[in-house]
Order: sequence, then structure tokens, then C-alpha cells
Amino acid sequence: MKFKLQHTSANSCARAGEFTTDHGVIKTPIFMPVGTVGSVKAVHFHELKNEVKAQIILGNTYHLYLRPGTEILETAGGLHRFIGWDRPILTDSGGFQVFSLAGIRKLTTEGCEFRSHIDGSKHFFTPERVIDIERVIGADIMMAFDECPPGTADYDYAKKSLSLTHDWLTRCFKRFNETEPLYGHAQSLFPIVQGCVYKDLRQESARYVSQFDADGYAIGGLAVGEPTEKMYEMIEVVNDILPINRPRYLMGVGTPQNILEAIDRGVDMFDCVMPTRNGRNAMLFTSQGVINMRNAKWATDFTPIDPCGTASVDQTCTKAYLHHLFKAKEYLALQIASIHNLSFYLWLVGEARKHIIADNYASWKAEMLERLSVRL
Ligand code: PRF
Repeated sequence: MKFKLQHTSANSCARAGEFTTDHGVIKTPIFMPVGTVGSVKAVHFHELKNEVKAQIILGNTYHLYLRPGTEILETAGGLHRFIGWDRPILTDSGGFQVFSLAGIRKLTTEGCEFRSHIDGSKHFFTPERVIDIERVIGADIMMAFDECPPGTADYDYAKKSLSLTHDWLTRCFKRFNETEPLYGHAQSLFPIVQGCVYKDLRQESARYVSQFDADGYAIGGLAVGEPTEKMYEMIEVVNDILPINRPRYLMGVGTPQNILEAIDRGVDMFDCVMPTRNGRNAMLFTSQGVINMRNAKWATDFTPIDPCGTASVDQTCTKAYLHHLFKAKEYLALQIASIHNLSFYLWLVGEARKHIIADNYASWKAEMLERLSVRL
């Protein structure tokens, strides 16, 4: 078994565990920086390892398939070799990106025809094709091909969409079991629970995906426009059913607050563009609260950007300097802000893990939520 559940919190559903891959061990709960096209925007792998201390990063099947394409990736010997990253990688299936980025032409039971957001060219994804592409990319964890309906989807749409996602999941596993990894390291396939905000559909989906003896399970279709309380409720419904002894991955979530609440409800893995995207937009998550670096009040503040931060930029870079870099539109601003925010996210889940093991997660979470709600 790849996942070892090490500890469950005494007074919550929060868990600490270890997921073992051929590229190393991932200690959960974990946050996975997003590296859509084989690059975590504005952060070099050296900093990703040594400052951010990322244990696993994400890639996107949709983007990597369009560019550089499977031929180059296969010739390179897979994504790890192509980008020079020897720790674990997870690939999202493209299910989400096809529906949010591409111009969809046709969605059928067979698959999905879409147009590239880069050059408008036509492509067709089926569950089988997506698994083949994910084999070529060679991620340690591959995601099943799903449909992610919008948060506003009505019940009838959600039900039909769920049936399609389940059908595609069965086909994904069939192809997965008929094929082998290409580069000598093992690959896992994670199913994705859907069902929008409808309790019965979420329960049906959690039961359906649990039939497959997967190394882990994902919860998709959340943080797509539904109320936050609904998201928490759906996580509880789903985690009541998913196997206890496998990691649960909440896709595309979220704010530090969302992550702490989801951990409390038994989620183990997270990814989100928020630390990097918001960082590039001058918003810093710190141990003292949220900072808008563009605010004129930082122009003469010569204190470090985060005195309690774990990255070296947290101590060596002052708020005044980072404010200046953003005003001057310097690339270094994007780099420093991204490194800082990612380090903060990795620190946060690392602390969560420590407090789960120490059996004081609930009180630590309450204290953190208070600190995180401050706007400096
Ligand atoms: N499905 C896939 N990727 C995703 C999502 C999903 O539902 C989400 C939803 N938050 C983010 N990324 N395949």
C-alpha cells in the first residue's frame, strides 16, 4: 500500500500520513504547487526545492499535450527528465481545463472535442486518450478524465454529467490496467468524485469511485462558484464514504482558511494557483495576515516581508523593497512574492501536520484562522 495513515486527530477528522512514490515520500497533509506547463510560474526548481520545500508539483495534461506535445515529452523521457525535477509529480487530466479554457465543440459519451486556447486547432480527448497521454507525461499520480460542471449546474445537468464522469472513470481504469508505465517508475490513477452541491449525487459518486481499488481519491467540482459552506458540507458527505486508508485530494482549493477547514474534515492533499497568482498580483499571505504589497503605506516600511517566514526572502527582503519592485514592474517582484506565498502554504500544511500529530489541531486551527483574517 502506498499510503500510510500515521495519525488521526483526537477531536477532529484531520489526519497525518505518508504517500510513497518512486520519486520520494509525500508527507500529508500537503499542498502541491501548480506547474501547469512544466513550470511553477516565476519560481525556479532550485527555489522550489530549497526555499519552498515543495514535495510534489502539479502538471496539466491539457496544456502539456498542446505544448510541447507528447512526442517531445516521450523523446525527453517523460516530464521529470524534461523539466529536471526528480520529486513526485501529479498530472490533472485536462477535464477541468478543457471545460474552462478550451472552446468546446462537442461533448459526447465517447469524449470531448475542443479547440486549443493557443491556436484554435481542433482536438478530441477520450478517457483512453487521456490515460495514454498521462502515461507519456509519466506523472507519479495521474488523474482520471472527468467533467467538472459549473457551481450553478441544476440537478438534472449534474446527474447526467455524473453518469458521464463515472462511465469515463471505468474506461480510464480499463486503459490504465491494460497499459504500463513507460519510464520504469510506478504510476497511480486517482478517480475524481463529482456531483455538484447535491448530497445524494455526491454520495453516489463517492460509492462509485470507491469500488476501484485506487491508491487515492480526489474530490472535484468544488470551489467552482458554490457557497463555501456547501463546499464544506460536500467534503463531509464524501469523506464519510471514501476509504479511510487512502489519501483524499481536494482539487483546486483554495485559501489558507479553506485548506485548514478541509484538513479538519479529513482532506490530505491540495493544489491551487492562489499562492502564485495572487503573489504575482502583489498579495502576500503571511503569518501576520494578508498584505497588499502595492499599498503606499509599505513604501517606507523596512521590516522583513514576513519575520516568521521560512524562506530566506522572508528575512532578507523588506516590505519597502518589495513594494518598490512591484511599482517598478520588476520581474523580481513576481519571483519573491511567489516564493514567499508558496513557502507560506507549505509551512501552513507542515504546521497542520505537526499539530494533528500532537493532538491539538482544533485549537491551533482556531488561532491560525484568527491570524489569517487580519489585513495588514
Ligand atoms: N476536476 C479536475 N480538475 C480540477 C477540478 C475538477 O473538478 C477542480 C475543481 N475545483 C480543479 N481542478 N479534473
